[in-house]
This record gives sequence, C-alpha cells and structure tokens, in this order.
Amino acid sequence: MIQFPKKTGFFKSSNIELTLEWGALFHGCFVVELIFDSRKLIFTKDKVEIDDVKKDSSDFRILLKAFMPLKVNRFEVNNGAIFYADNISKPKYTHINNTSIKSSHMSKNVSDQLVETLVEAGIKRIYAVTGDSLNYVNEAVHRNGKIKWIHVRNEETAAFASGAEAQLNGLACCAGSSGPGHVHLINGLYDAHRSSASVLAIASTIPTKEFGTGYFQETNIFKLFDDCSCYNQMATTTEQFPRMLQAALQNAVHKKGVAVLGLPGDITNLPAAVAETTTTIFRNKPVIRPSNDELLQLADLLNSNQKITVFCGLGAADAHQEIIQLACVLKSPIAYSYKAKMAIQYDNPYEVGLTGLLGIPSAYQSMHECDLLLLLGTDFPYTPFMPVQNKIVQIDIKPENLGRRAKLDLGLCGDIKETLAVLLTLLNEKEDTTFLNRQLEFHKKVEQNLLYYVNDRGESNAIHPEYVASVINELADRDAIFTVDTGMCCVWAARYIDGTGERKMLGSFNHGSMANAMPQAIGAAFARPDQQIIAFCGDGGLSMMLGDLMTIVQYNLPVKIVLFNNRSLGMVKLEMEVSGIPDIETDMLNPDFAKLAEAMGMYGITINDPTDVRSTLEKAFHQDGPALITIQTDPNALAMPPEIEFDQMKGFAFYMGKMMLSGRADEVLKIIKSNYKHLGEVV
Ligand SMILES: Cc1ncc(C[n+]2csc(CCOP(=O)(O)OP(=O)(O)O)c2C)c(N)n1
Ligand SMILES: [Mg+2]
Repeated sequence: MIQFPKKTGFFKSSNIELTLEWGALFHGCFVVELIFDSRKLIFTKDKVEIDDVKKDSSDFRILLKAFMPLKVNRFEVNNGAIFYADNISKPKYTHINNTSIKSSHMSKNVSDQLVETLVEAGIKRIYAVTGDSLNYVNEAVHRNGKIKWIHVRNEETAAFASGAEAQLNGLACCAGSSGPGHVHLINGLYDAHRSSASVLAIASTIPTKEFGTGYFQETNIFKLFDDCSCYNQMATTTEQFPRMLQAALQNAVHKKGVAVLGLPGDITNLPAAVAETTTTIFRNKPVIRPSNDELLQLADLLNSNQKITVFCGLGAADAHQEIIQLACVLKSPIAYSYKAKMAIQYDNPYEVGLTGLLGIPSAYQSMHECDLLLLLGTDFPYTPFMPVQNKIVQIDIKPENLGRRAKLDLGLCGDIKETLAVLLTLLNEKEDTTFLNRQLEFHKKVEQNLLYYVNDRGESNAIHPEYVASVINELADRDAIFTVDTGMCCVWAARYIDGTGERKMLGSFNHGSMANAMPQAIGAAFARPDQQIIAFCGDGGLSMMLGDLMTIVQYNLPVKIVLFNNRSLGMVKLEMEVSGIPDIETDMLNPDFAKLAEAMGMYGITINDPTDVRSTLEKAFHQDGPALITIQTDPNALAMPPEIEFDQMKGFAFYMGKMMLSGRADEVLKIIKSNYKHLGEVV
C-alpha cells in the first residue's frame, strides 16, 4: 500500500487533487494522475490504496500539473519515496524511486472551457466572491493563468466594478455563487445594464438535480435577472454551455448590456463538450445613418429655423469634432447631459452647460428659448426639463429611444458621427449670431455665480464642497478618471470637474444607486492601471460598501477616495426640505474614517480646515498607493436645480417655518447662512 501524507486530497473523476506542502507564500492545488501497473490508483479520503504493489515496480507514473508557478518543497509517500520539485509552472513529470514518469493527458472541464472563451474574448479578470458552485471556475481561472480572479468583499462591488471596466474598456465579467452570492450582484448589474455596459455575469446555481425542490440557496435566475439583462439563460448540459456562452457574450457586446449565464455547480466540473458552433465573439460596427431622403428633410428643417440649440447625450460622445462644426454652421449653443459632459464640454466655444436636476440654468434656458432643439444621442430621462413649445428633432442609434422623452417633429435613426458627416454637407451656414451670443453670455454669468462657493471656502468642519471639487479639478490629471457617488457628490462633480477630452466620469447616472463610486473606482483602477482614479464618495455611500476598501488595499490599487463627509444623507435631506418635510433620519453618526483607513492599511487623513484643503489633497494624490481623504464638509450645502419650481420653494419655506416652530431656529439660520448666495438668487 502507498499512503500519502495527511494533506492528500480527494478522488475527482479520473484525476486526483492533492494539496501539498510548499515553500512559497501560497496554497493551491495539484492535479496528480497516478497510474500503477497500467491501472488508475484509487484514492480514499487521505490515502491511496493499490492492490498488489510490487516494491520494485518501474511502471509508476506521475503527472504533476501546477496551475501557477509554485515551489514545491516536499512530497512524500509512506514507503519513503520523496521527491523535490522547483517552480513547476506547467505540466511536469518527475521521479519517484527512480521510476520514470511519462506523459498523461487531462481532459478539460466546463470551467476550463469557460475560462478559455473569456480569455479569447479579451476578458482579463472576473470580479467575484468564490464559493460552492463557483469553486471549479475559480480553480480553472488559476489553472489557465491568463485571467485573474479579483476577490471582492461583496458581489455588489463585483458588479459595479465590472460595469465600470466595461464602460472604460468595452467588455468585463463578474460572478456570483449560488443563491445569495448572485443575488448580491443585482444592484450593480442594474446599474451596468442601464449604463449600457457590456458585462457578462456568471450566476452559478444549485446542482441541476435539485432544481425546483426548494433546495438550500435555490433561486430562480430567470425571474431574478430578467429586468437587468439583455440575455439571461441557464446551461444545464455540457453541450448547451459553449453555445450559450458565445451567445451571452455576443448579446452583451452588441446589445450593450448585461448578459447573465446561469451555471449549475455540478456542470462546472463535467468534461467539456466540443462546441458544435463557433465560440468566437464577433465585434461589428456597421455604418448606420438615416436615409438620404430623411437627411434632406432634416437639413430642410435646420436651414429654415433660425434659433437652434443642440443637446448632446453620451451617444454623441465620439462625434465631438462634427458637433462643433455643426454648431459653427448653425450658430447654435450646445447643451449636454451629465453623462456626455466629459466628451462634449472641452474645447467647445458653444457650450452652455448641462441640464437636468443637477444642471445649470443656462442649458435650461438655451433649450427653452430656441425655435428648434436638436437632440443627439440622448435618452435623457427627465421630461420636465424638455421644452414643449418649440420644434424637436431627435437622432439616436437606437430607434426604440425616439420620442419617448419629448414631443418630436422628426425622429431619425443613426450613429451621430456618421449622420453629421453627411448632414454637414447639406446645411447652409447661418449668419445671425444674436441667439447664440445671448445664450453664451448667460452661461458666462452662471459660471461666475458658481464661483461664489469656490471663493468662499467655508469654515472649520463646514468646508464648502464646491471649493473642494474645484481644487480637485485643478489638481487632477488631464486624463484622470472620476467616479461619483449618487448624492450631493454628483452635483459637485457635475458643476466643478471640467472635461479635457481625456478625462472620464462614471456614476450611477441612470440607476441612481448610492455607494457606486468606490466599487466603480476598483473596476477603473484595474481597467486603466496607468491613469489616476479619483472617487467622490458620500459618507452614506462609502459606509454602505465599506468592506471593499479592503479589496483596494489587497490589490494595492492607487485609488484616491475623497470623502465628502457632511455627516448626513445630504441629498435626501435636501429632497425632504424642498418637499416641506422635516429632515428626519438623515443624520449619520460616522466613525473616524482616517483611523479606519489606517487600520485597513491605507493612507488616511481628515481635513477639518478649509485652508488645508489644497495642500492635503495634493499630498494625498501623490501617495503611491490608495488614499482616503475625509473632508468635513458643510452639512447645509444646498444645490438648487436650474429651474426652481414655485411648489418646491413653497415647500422649502414651509419646511423652514416648521423648523422654526419646532424650536430649530438655529438650524434655519445656519441653512440660510450657508446658502445665502443661492437663496438670494432664487427667492
Ligand atoms: C441604494 C440606495 N439607497 C437609497 C437611495 C436614496 N438616496 C439617494 S442620495 C441618498 C443620500 C446619500 O448620502 P451620502 O452618500 O452621504 O451623500 P450626500 O448626499 O450626503 O453627499 C439617498 C439615501 C439611493 N439612491 N440608493
Ligand atoms: Mg453625506
């Protein structure tokens, strides 16, 4: 009998897994196939038993296969056979008792097939938490070596991070294990899907034979992911798997959304079936533009109307040059959505800013005072900000988006860059710049108003967030990537971070989830290791996903987290105030975040005084690794939407009245004092 030492593994199909004692920092697995006298060895839990062992047998073969470079110190069997092996990085044959070791072939399982296809599709990493039904996938990732497993602390982070990576680099992947693991993915997947991010989400599940029995951790992935995916299927046979995987990737890439692939744990370790169909992903970019007749109709409208405003969404992002040319020909101001800001604002003499809840009045005015509004590549969701009196034309690559936000006079399907390239040849240049100049002048005035809070930096522990954002704007790299939390951070970044043509800004702009910025920064840091990553976080947001600060530390991601610590759910506080409701349950009792960062192994610092903002941020931005910079901001900072509704002001006044009556006059005074400039403008 040959008996392996204690750390032996378990029998697994035709292979045997052994956990060995090795010298490197790392613990992993070996697959060993032992063939003795032409017979496979039979493993029991921790020993190998072979009948009729002939001590001097020379027909003893062993295949060692390491999944990553490892140093093996010692491997021993109880008959005294010992071998030493160094740095095994690929299948390697070695000797036991002078026995020659010959080649053996290990067949690949479904998890290997998954990993190979992901590698071929250009996916570099899987953000996930391992566990039960995902373990063979995890093992296959390590075996392959060309793709990384990014071990996050919460699967929601995995989904947000992959969404961010996909928005920056095109395609990304996350995974959640059976039941609660993949349920955690959902919020981030909603965000990715609604941000048009091509994400493959692997949802591993309970074993196939348990389906429909109310088994431990059972979920119904079809119901669960239906609303946040463009493809949602489950492979229950090995033959289905390669076809569904290819289809999932093809859907994610071309429908620009989340594809969910359900993968029962028992399937992950079955021998892979040879794919009957292609496993390659086809990335196409057809030329799509309106027909010639439609373009002539559009040109007619634009030539015959005098005051035209152009409004750009993210779908117009790669047409910067054409849009500027168009504005020059039409003498049009250019407004844009938040998502399009980084792509449209820079080098743009026609810009009048962004509109929407977080926007500024000049964009709103330009869109309302024109005769014709031209919407380019936008699905901007807030109808109250759309004008109703003037003509509206919309062009979008997705025809299903046409007309769902505004009353259109004309709706056309096309890629913005391709469409404008032809349209420009059909337009007559306008001479009259009166409308354009008036809008640009107003924009200039609005920009000056926005500087009020930049110049007035606030007080100790009540630093104006506007000032902080404007300093970050100056300190950040030309190609920095910003991630912004839902909440007031969104407002400060929208108003004070300028586009350069190379900067990017990610947020939860359609789904509107809190706690997005730090997880997205993780994805951005992996996707763009050579660029500066700055996360604008709210204290409510960061607290929600705090554990994943450790992911940042674990992978030493040089993310700079700027925490706007207003000790409250600020945006909700504002919502309640303008609705005339007292701001109950919005206060936050926070830890000392700098100490917390240090305890986690990250550079952490708190800024209490406005005079320290610039120098401290500068120092923190120069840290090699991650940094958490907590800024004690003014809890009463308000952001007025571009067009204050009378009802809102009435609500706000009513709220103030209620606060006075309930004896909170001191708070009323504080709010007025903090916002005297805004209030002076709007009251
Ligand atoms: C997951 C989630 N829960 C609740 C909300 C509602 N909500 C929107 S903003 C906000 C407050 C955010 O607070 P914080 O992160 O501290 O940012 P602040 O507005 O104070 O800057 C809340 C509760 C949300 N959008 N998402
Ligand atoms: Mg807050």
